[in-house]
Amino acid sequence: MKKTILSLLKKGGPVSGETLAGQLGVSRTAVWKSVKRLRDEGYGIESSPRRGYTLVSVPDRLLVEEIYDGLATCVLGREMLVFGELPSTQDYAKHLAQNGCPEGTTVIAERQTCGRGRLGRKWESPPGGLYFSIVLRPPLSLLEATRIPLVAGVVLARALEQYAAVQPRLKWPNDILIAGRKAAGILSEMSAEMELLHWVVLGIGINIDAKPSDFPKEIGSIATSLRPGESDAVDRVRLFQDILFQLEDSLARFQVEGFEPFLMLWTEMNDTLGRDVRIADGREMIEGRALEIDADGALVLECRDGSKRRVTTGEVFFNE
Ligand code: BT5
Repeated sequence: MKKTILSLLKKGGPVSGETLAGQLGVSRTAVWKSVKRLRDEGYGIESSPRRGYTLVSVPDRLLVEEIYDGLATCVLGREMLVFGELPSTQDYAKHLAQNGCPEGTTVIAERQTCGRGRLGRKWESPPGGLYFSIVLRPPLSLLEATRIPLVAGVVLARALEQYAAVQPRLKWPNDILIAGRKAAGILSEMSAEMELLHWVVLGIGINIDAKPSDFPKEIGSIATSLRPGESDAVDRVRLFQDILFQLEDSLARFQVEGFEPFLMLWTEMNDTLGRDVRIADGREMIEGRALEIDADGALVLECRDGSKRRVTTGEVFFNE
Protein backbone atom coordinates (compact mmCIF):
# COMPACT_ATOMS: atom_id res chain seq x y z
CA MET A 1 0.00 0.00 0.00
CA LYS A 2 2.84 2.38 0.92
CA LYS A 3 4.28 1.90 -2.58
CA THR A 4 0.95 2.65 -4.27
CA ILE A 5 0.39 5.76 -2.17
CA LEU A 6 3.87 6.96 -3.07
CA SER A 7 3.28 6.47 -6.79
CA LEU A 8 -0.08 8.27 -6.57
CA LEU A 9 1.53 11.19 -4.73
CA LYS A 10 4.33 11.29 -7.30
CA LYS A 11 1.80 12.05 -10.01
CA GLY A 12 1.67 15.50 -8.42
CA GLY A 13 -0.73 17.83 -6.71
CA PRO A 14 -2.40 17.36 -3.38
CA VAL A 15 -4.41 14.14 -3.05
CA SER A 16 -6.96 13.89 -0.28
CA GLY A 17 -6.88 11.06 2.25
CA GLU A 18 -10.39 10.24 1.16
CA THR A 19 -9.38 9.83 -2.49
CA LEU A 20 -6.41 7.65 -1.57
CA ALA A 21 -8.54 5.53 0.75
CA GLY A 22 -11.18 5.16 -1.97
CA GLN A 23 -8.64 4.17 -4.65
CA LEU A 24 -6.98 1.63 -2.40
CA GLY A 25 -10.15 0.31 -0.77
CA VAL A 26 -8.84 0.95 2.74
CA SER A 27 -9.70 3.27 5.63
CA ARG A 28 -8.36 6.82 5.95
CA THR A 29 -6.53 5.72 9.12
CA ALA A 30 -4.70 3.05 7.10
CA VAL A 31 -3.72 5.74 4.58
CA TRP A 32 -2.51 8.00 7.38
CA LYS A 33 -0.37 5.15 8.81
CA SER A 34 1.28 4.54 5.43
CA VAL A 35 1.95 8.26 5.00
CA LYS A 36 3.55 8.27 8.44
CA ARG A 37 5.79 5.35 7.43
CA LEU A 38 6.84 7.22 4.29
CA ARG A 39 7.65 10.30 6.37
CA ASP A 40 9.71 8.12 8.73
CA GLU A 41 11.70 6.98 5.69
CA GLY A 42 12.46 10.61 4.91
CA TYR A 43 9.83 11.53 2.31
CA GLY A 44 8.62 15.10 2.77
CA ILE A 45 4.83 14.90 2.68
CA GLU A 46 2.82 17.95 3.59
CA SER A 47 -0.78 17.63 4.59
CA SER A 48 -3.50 20.20 4.75
CA PRO A 49 -6.93 19.43 6.17
CA ARG A 50 -8.86 20.53 3.10
CA ARG A 51 -6.55 19.68 0.20
CA GLY A 52 -4.85 16.49 1.38
CA TYR A 53 -1.32 15.15 1.00
CA THR A 54 1.44 16.62 -1.22
CA LEU A 55 4.84 15.05 -1.84
CA VAL A 56 7.38 17.85 -1.50
CA SER A 57 10.68 15.99 -1.27
CA VAL A 58 12.27 12.61 -1.74
CA PRO A 59 14.99 11.54 0.73
CA ASP A 60 18.61 11.44 -0.40
CA ARG A 61 18.78 7.77 0.44
CA LEU A 62 19.22 4.70 -1.71
CA LEU A 63 15.75 3.23 -1.38
CA VAL A 64 14.77 0.27 -3.53
CA GLU A 65 11.49 1.96 -4.54
CA GLU A 66 13.32 5.06 -5.73
CA ILE A 67 15.97 3.08 -7.60
CA TYR A 68 13.38 1.01 -9.46
CA ASP A 69 11.23 4.05 -10.22
CA GLY A 70 12.71 5.08 -13.57
CA LEU A 71 15.33 2.35 -13.96
CA ALA A 72 15.26 1.65 -17.69
CA THR A 73 17.56 -1.38 -17.86
CA CYS A 74 16.51 -4.86 -18.96
CA VAL A 75 19.21 -6.81 -17.12
CA LEU A 76 21.47 -4.71 -14.93
CA GLY A 77 19.99 -4.08 -11.51
CA ARG A 78 16.85 -6.11 -12.16
CA GLU A 79 18.00 -8.15 -9.19
CA MET A 80 19.07 -5.53 -6.66
CA LEU A 81 20.27 -5.75 -3.08
CA VAL A 82 20.42 -2.47 -1.21
CA PHE A 83 22.26 -2.18 2.13
CA GLY A 84 22.78 0.63 4.61
CA GLU A 85 26.22 -0.75 5.40
CA LEU A 86 28.33 -3.64 4.14
CA PRO A 87 31.98 -4.53 4.54
CA SER A 88 32.28 -4.53 0.73
CA THR A 89 29.69 -4.72 -2.06
CA GLN A 90 32.39 -6.43 -4.13
CA ASP A 91 32.83 -9.31 -1.71
CA TYR A 92 29.07 -9.69 -1.38
CA ALA A 93 28.52 -9.70 -5.15
CA LYS A 94 31.39 -12.15 -5.70
CA HIS A 95 29.81 -14.52 -3.23
CA LEU A 96 26.50 -14.24 -5.12
CA ALA A 97 28.27 -14.74 -8.46
CA GLN A 98 29.99 -17.89 -7.19
CA ASN A 99 26.60 -19.18 -6.11
CA GLY A 100 25.02 -18.71 -9.53
CA CYS A 101 23.05 -15.44 -9.14
CA PRO A 102 21.51 -14.06 -12.35
CA GLU A 103 23.44 -11.75 -14.66
CA GLY A 104 22.99 -8.11 -13.74
CA THR A 105 22.58 -8.74 -10.01
CA THR A 106 23.64 -5.50 -8.36
CA VAL A 107 24.70 -4.90 -4.76
CA ILE A 108 24.75 -1.32 -3.50
CA ALA A 109 25.50 0.10 -0.06
CA GLU A 110 25.26 3.55 1.53
CA ARG A 111 28.70 2.97 3.05
CA GLN A 112 31.34 0.26 3.24
CA THR A 113 33.52 -0.59 6.18
CA CYS A 114 36.10 -2.62 4.20
CA GLY A 115 35.80 -1.24 0.65
CA ARG A 116 38.58 -2.57 -1.58
CA GLY A 117 40.60 -1.30 -4.47
CA ARG A 118 42.94 -3.37 -6.62
CA LEU A 119 45.71 -5.55 -5.13
CA GLY A 120 44.28 -5.39 -1.64
CA ARG A 121 44.31 -1.60 -1.48
CA LYS A 122 41.67 0.17 0.57
CA TRP A 123 38.74 2.11 -0.88
CA GLU A 124 37.42 4.75 1.52
CA SER A 125 33.62 4.82 1.45
CA PRO A 126 32.20 7.70 3.48
CA PRO A 127 28.39 8.00 3.50
CA GLY A 128 26.82 9.96 0.66
CA GLY A 129 28.78 8.31 -2.18
CA LEU A 130 27.81 5.55 -4.57
CA TYR A 131 29.35 2.14 -3.96
CA PHE A 132 28.09 -0.75 -5.99
CA SER A 133 29.08 -4.02 -7.67
CA ILE A 134 27.43 -5.68 -10.65
CA VAL A 135 27.60 -9.33 -11.64
CA LEU A 136 28.14 -9.75 -15.40
CA ARG A 137 28.20 -12.97 -17.37
CA PRO A 138 29.12 -11.73 -20.85
CA PRO A 139 29.84 -14.18 -23.66
CA LEU A 140 33.40 -12.92 -23.97
CA SER A 141 36.85 -14.45 -23.78
CA LEU A 142 39.02 -13.70 -20.79
CA LEU A 143 41.13 -11.31 -22.87
CA GLU A 144 38.08 -9.45 -24.17
CA ALA A 145 36.72 -9.12 -20.64
CA THR A 146 39.89 -7.36 -19.45
CA ARG A 147 38.70 -4.32 -21.45
CA ILE A 148 35.46 -4.05 -19.47
CA PRO A 149 36.92 -1.58 -16.90
CA LEU A 150 37.94 0.75 -19.75
CA VAL A 151 34.46 0.55 -21.27
CA ALA A 152 33.02 1.23 -17.80
CA GLY A 153 35.38 4.18 -17.40
CA VAL A 154 34.00 5.81 -20.53
CA VAL A 155 30.42 5.27 -19.34
CA LEU A 156 31.18 6.64 -15.92
CA ALA A 157 33.04 9.71 -17.15
CA ARG A 158 30.20 10.62 -19.51
CA ALA A 159 27.56 10.13 -16.83
CA LEU A 160 29.45 12.28 -14.34
CA GLU A 161 29.90 14.98 -16.97
CA GLN A 162 26.18 15.02 -17.60
CA TYR A 163 24.88 14.77 -14.04
CA ALA A 164 27.39 16.77 -12.10
CA ALA A 165 28.55 19.35 -14.64
CA VAL A 166 32.18 18.39 -14.04
CA GLN A 167 34.89 17.59 -16.57
CA PRO A 168 36.14 14.14 -15.73
CA ARG A 169 39.30 12.70 -17.25
CA LEU A 170 40.27 9.06 -17.43
CA LYS A 171 43.51 7.85 -15.93
CA TRP A 172 44.67 4.43 -17.07
CA PRO A 173 43.58 1.89 -16.11
CA ASN A 174 40.65 2.55 -13.81
CA ASP A 175 40.50 6.03 -12.29
CA ILE A 176 38.20 8.96 -12.96
CA LEU A 177 39.86 12.24 -12.16
CA ILE A 178 38.36 15.65 -11.65
CA ALA A 179 40.84 18.52 -11.73
CA GLY A 180 43.65 15.98 -11.37
CA ARG A 181 42.23 14.23 -8.30
CA LYS A 182 40.55 10.87 -8.06
CA ALA A 183 36.76 11.06 -7.79
CA ALA A 184 35.88 7.48 -8.74
CA GLY A 185 37.52 4.09 -9.10
CA ILE A 186 36.66 0.88 -10.90
CA LEU A 187 37.47 -2.64 -9.80
CA SER A 188 36.90 -5.57 -12.12
CA GLU A 189 37.36 -9.12 -10.86
CA MET A 190 36.66 -12.27 -12.83
CA SER A 191 36.47 -15.99 -12.62
CA ALA A 192 37.40 -18.12 -15.59
CA GLU A 193 38.59 -21.59 -16.47
CA MET A 194 41.14 -21.50 -19.25
CA GLU A 195 39.52 -19.09 -21.72
CA LEU A 196 35.96 -19.70 -20.51
CA LEU A 197 34.67 -16.75 -18.54
CA HIS A 198 32.29 -17.58 -15.69
CA TRP A 199 31.59 -14.12 -14.33
CA VAL A 200 32.91 -10.61 -13.94
CA VAL A 201 32.10 -8.51 -10.88
CA LEU A 202 32.39 -4.86 -11.76
CA GLY A 203 32.74 -2.63 -8.69
CA ILE A 204 32.38 1.12 -8.88
CA GLY A 205 32.97 3.69 -6.16
CA ILE A 206 32.12 7.36 -6.68
CA ASN A 207 32.73 10.18 -4.23
CA ILE A 208 29.69 12.40 -4.49
CA ASP A 209 29.41 14.80 -1.59
CA ALA A 210 32.63 14.24 0.32
CA LYS A 211 34.50 17.32 1.45
CA PRO A 212 38.31 17.27 1.72
CA SER A 213 37.99 16.76 5.49
CA ASP A 214 35.90 13.60 4.95
CA PHE A 215 38.91 11.75 3.51
CA PRO A 216 41.68 10.33 5.70
CA LYS A 217 44.96 12.25 5.65
CA GLU A 218 46.74 9.72 3.42
CA ILE A 219 44.47 10.44 0.47
CA GLY A 220 43.44 14.01 1.35
CA SER A 221 45.66 15.46 -1.39
CA ILE A 222 44.74 12.97 -4.13
CA ALA A 223 40.98 12.43 -3.67
CA THR A 224 38.05 14.63 -4.56
CA SER A 225 34.31 14.33 -5.05
CA LEU A 226 31.68 15.55 -7.48
CA ARG A 227 30.87 18.47 -5.23
CA PRO A 228 33.68 19.18 -2.81
CA GLY A 229 32.37 22.70 -2.29
CA GLU A 230 28.91 24.13 -2.31
CA SER A 231 27.92 23.33 -5.89
CA ASP A 232 24.47 21.98 -6.70
CA ALA A 233 23.37 18.70 -5.17
CA VAL A 234 23.78 15.58 -7.30
CA ASP A 235 20.78 13.28 -7.55
CA ARG A 236 22.49 10.02 -6.60
CA VAL A 237 19.58 7.79 -7.56
CA ARG A 238 19.22 9.28 -11.06
CA LEU A 239 22.98 9.13 -11.57
CA PHE A 240 23.03 5.48 -10.50
CA GLN A 241 20.08 4.61 -12.76
CA ASP A 242 21.75 6.31 -15.69
CA ILE A 243 25.09 4.58 -15.11
CA LEU A 244 23.35 1.19 -15.09
CA PHE A 245 21.43 2.03 -18.24
CA GLN A 246 24.44 3.38 -20.15
CA LEU A 247 26.56 0.48 -18.96
CA GLU A 248 24.06 -2.06 -20.20
CA ASP A 249 23.90 -0.30 -23.55
CA SER A 250 27.67 0.06 -23.86
CA LEU A 251 28.44 -3.52 -22.84
CA ALA A 252 25.99 -4.74 -25.48
CA ARG A 253 27.66 -2.51 -28.10
CA PHE A 254 31.09 -3.68 -26.96
CA GLN A 255 30.04 -7.27 -27.60
CA VAL A 256 28.82 -6.46 -31.10
CA GLU A 257 31.19 -3.71 -32.27
CA GLY A 258 34.30 -4.59 -30.27
CA PHE A 259 36.63 -2.32 -28.30
CA GLU A 260 37.57 0.11 -31.06
CA PRO A 261 34.75 2.69 -30.58
CA PHE A 262 35.34 2.73 -26.82
CA LEU A 263 39.07 3.06 -27.25
CA MET A 264 38.44 6.20 -29.30
CA LEU A 265 36.16 7.64 -26.62
CA TRP A 266 38.58 6.65 -23.88
CA THR A 267 41.43 8.36 -25.73
CA GLU A 268 39.36 11.55 -26.14
CA MET A 269 38.72 11.75 -22.40
CA ASN A 270 42.08 10.53 -21.11
CA ASP A 271 44.56 12.23 -18.82
CA THR A 272 47.41 9.75 -19.26
CA LEU A 273 48.62 9.66 -22.85
CA GLY A 274 51.48 11.92 -23.84
CA ARG A 275 52.70 12.24 -20.24
CA ASP A 276 55.87 11.02 -18.57
CA VAL A 277 54.87 8.38 -16.08
CA ARG A 278 56.14 5.84 -13.61
CA ILE A 279 54.16 2.64 -13.23
CA ALA A 280 54.32 0.37 -10.25
CA ASP A 281 53.10 -3.01 -11.43
CA GLY A 282 53.67 -4.85 -8.15
CA ARG A 283 57.14 -6.08 -9.11
CA GLU A 284 59.05 -3.10 -10.47
CA MET A 285 58.81 0.57 -11.35
CA ILE A 286 58.61 1.17 -15.09
CA GLU A 287 59.29 4.64 -16.50
CA GLY A 288 58.49 6.14 -19.84
CA ARG A 289 56.17 8.29 -21.90
CA ALA A 290 52.60 6.99 -22.18
CA LEU A 291 52.10 6.57 -25.94
CA GLU A 292 48.82 4.80 -26.49
CA ILE A 293 46.32 2.24 -25.29
CA ASP A 294 46.48 -0.79 -27.57
CA ALA A 295 43.60 -2.89 -28.84
CA ASP A 296 43.83 -5.09 -25.73
CA GLY A 297 43.53 -2.16 -23.35
CA ALA A 298 47.23 -2.29 -22.37
CA LEU A 299 49.24 0.92 -21.95
CA VAL A 300 52.18 1.25 -24.35
CA LEU A 301 55.15 3.18 -22.98
CA GLU A 302 58.14 4.59 -24.78
CA CYS A 303 61.12 4.10 -22.50
CA ARG A 304 64.14 6.43 -22.30
CA ASP A 305 66.20 4.18 -24.57
CA GLY A 306 63.49 4.40 -27.24
CA SER A 307 62.20 0.87 -26.70
CA LYS A 308 58.48 0.27 -26.31
CA ARG A 309 56.94 -1.57 -23.42
CA ARG A 310 53.39 -2.86 -22.94
CA VAL A 311 51.99 -2.66 -19.44
CA THR A 312 48.82 -4.56 -18.59
CA THR A 313 48.30 -3.52 -14.99
CA GLY A 314 49.70 -1.15 -12.39
CA GLU A 315 49.43 2.16 -10.63
CA VAL A 316 50.37 5.17 -12.74
CA PHE A 317 52.21 8.14 -11.24
CA PHE A 318 52.70 11.25 -13.30
CA ASN A 319 56.27 12.55 -13.35
CA GLU A 320 55.44 16.21 -13.76
C1 BT5 B 1 40.21 1.45 -7.27
O1 BT5 B 1 41.30 0.74 -6.84
O2 BT5 B 1 40.21 2.62 -7.56
C2 BT5 B 1 38.93 0.66 -7.31
C3 BT5 B 1 37.92 1.16 -6.33
C4 BT5 B 1 36.65 0.37 -6.39
C5 BT5 B 1 35.75 0.66 -5.24
C6 BT5 B 1 34.42 -0.02 -5.38
S1 BT5 B 1 33.24 0.59 -4.28
C7 BT5 B 1 32.15 -0.68 -4.66
C8 BT5 B 1 33.01 -1.93 -4.76
N1 BT5 B 1 33.19 -2.54 -3.46
C9 BT5 B 1 34.48 -2.56 -3.09
O3 BT5 B 1 34.91 -3.06 -2.03
N2 BT5 B 1 35.22 -1.96 -4.05
C10 BT5 B 1 34.42 -1.53 -5.17
P1 BT5 B 1 42.81 1.23 -6.91
O4 BT5 B 1 43.16 1.66 -8.28
O5 BT5 B 1 43.58 0.13 -6.30
O6 BT5 B 1 42.84 2.50 -6.01
C11 BT5 B 1 42.92 2.43 -4.62
C12 BT5 B 1 43.65 3.69 -4.17
O7 BT5 B 1 42.79 4.84 -4.37
C13 BT5 B 1 43.95 3.70 -2.68
O8 BT5 B 1 45.21 3.09 -2.43
C14 BT5 B 1 43.96 5.19 -2.36
O9 BT5 B 1 45.20 5.77 -2.73
C15 BT5 B 1 42.91 5.75 -3.29
N3 BT5 B 1 41.59 5.86 -2.65
C16 BT5 B 1 41.02 5.10 -1.69
N4 BT5 B 1 39.78 5.49 -1.43
C17 BT5 B 1 39.54 6.55 -2.23
C18 BT5 B 1 38.43 7.41 -2.42
N5 BT5 B 1 37.27 7.26 -1.77
N6 BT5 B 1 38.55 8.38 -3.34
C19 BT5 B 1 39.69 8.57 -4.06
N7 BT5 B 1 40.77 7.80 -3.91
C20 BT5 B 1 40.70 6.79 -3.01
